[in-house]
Amino acid sequence: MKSRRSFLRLGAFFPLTHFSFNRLLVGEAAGQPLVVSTWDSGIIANKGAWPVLQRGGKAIDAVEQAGIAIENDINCCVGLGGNPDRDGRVTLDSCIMDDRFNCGSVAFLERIKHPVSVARKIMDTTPHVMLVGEGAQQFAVENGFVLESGKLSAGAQKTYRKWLEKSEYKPIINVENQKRPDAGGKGVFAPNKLDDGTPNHDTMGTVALDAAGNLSGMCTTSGMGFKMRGRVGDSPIIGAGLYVDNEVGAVTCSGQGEEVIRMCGSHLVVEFMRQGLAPKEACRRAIERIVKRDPLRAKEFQVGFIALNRQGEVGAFSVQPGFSYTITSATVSHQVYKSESYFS
Ligand code: SD4
Repeated sequence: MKSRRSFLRLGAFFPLTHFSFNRLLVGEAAGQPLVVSTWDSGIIANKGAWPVLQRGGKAIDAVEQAGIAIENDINCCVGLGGNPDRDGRVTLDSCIMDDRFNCGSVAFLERIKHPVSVARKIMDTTPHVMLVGEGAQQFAVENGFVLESGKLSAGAQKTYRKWLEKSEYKPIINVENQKRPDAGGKGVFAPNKLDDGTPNHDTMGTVALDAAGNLSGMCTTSGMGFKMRGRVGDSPIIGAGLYVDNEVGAVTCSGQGEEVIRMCGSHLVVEFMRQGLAPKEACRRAIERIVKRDPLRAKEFQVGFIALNRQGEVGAFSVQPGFSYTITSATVSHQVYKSESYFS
């Protein structure tokens, strides 16, 4: 574990590229629109969101476009291109939240391409926050969403066939090649990509600040691959996978959903920011809370938070190394950064 001193020395961001970026620069951009998404493939999400923010649009519209962009990408493991549950069916979870605590959520949704937009529709047109399963699908179809075939993507068919060889029920997320012999029997955490180059995550979380100074966020996922049928993770749970308080900040996350739900993770990060902590420090405190519950088991899972406060400052922190996030603003063009982590 890194010492507190080394955390302080290390500054706010770790760019994956040579581009140099720091917190001051984001601070200077305060009042300017900004979008932040989880992972390297946050580039896809940010490219969906940025045009909305750039033309002075609302953060809520921008984050919905982020979700749509990533759900459209059949090669990414978010949305219908994602890994199925252990019965071979893709089930999707998503939520969205605006600057006035309005929120919508869907869980265990099948054969609908854009769960984020179904969540938005629930938020905008019903007195409810969350619809699940068949009811969510019925609502989607009644509101004009197309019922897709339900066929697995080529990539998901391949990974599902491979999984079926052992059918081992081992719900581990974002942790590649556990107990790899070439790593001396240790787990190797390399969540960004699998050996064949496909992204090793199933979730996209996006938070945005618009030109009017308002925050919003969304989270969308196919959930943990090969999960039990009916399992729902943190991603559609307001307060767990996403939380937005316009007076404070917006937070979303990726990783082992059960660990996030237990701690109301995203809400917890927002509350730490409310107490005055900078976004990265707030994320770090929430990660420490998660690890503290069972430090030994924490060595085997990943959780990573990203946070954006209303001043336009960004921070992230994860349990394991390998978590990344992407920032887009007028001065930062779809730049990917590496998060600091609890374990090295
Ligand atoms: C879940 N949090 O279903 C999601 C999984 C995830 O990258 O983040 N994968 O628990």
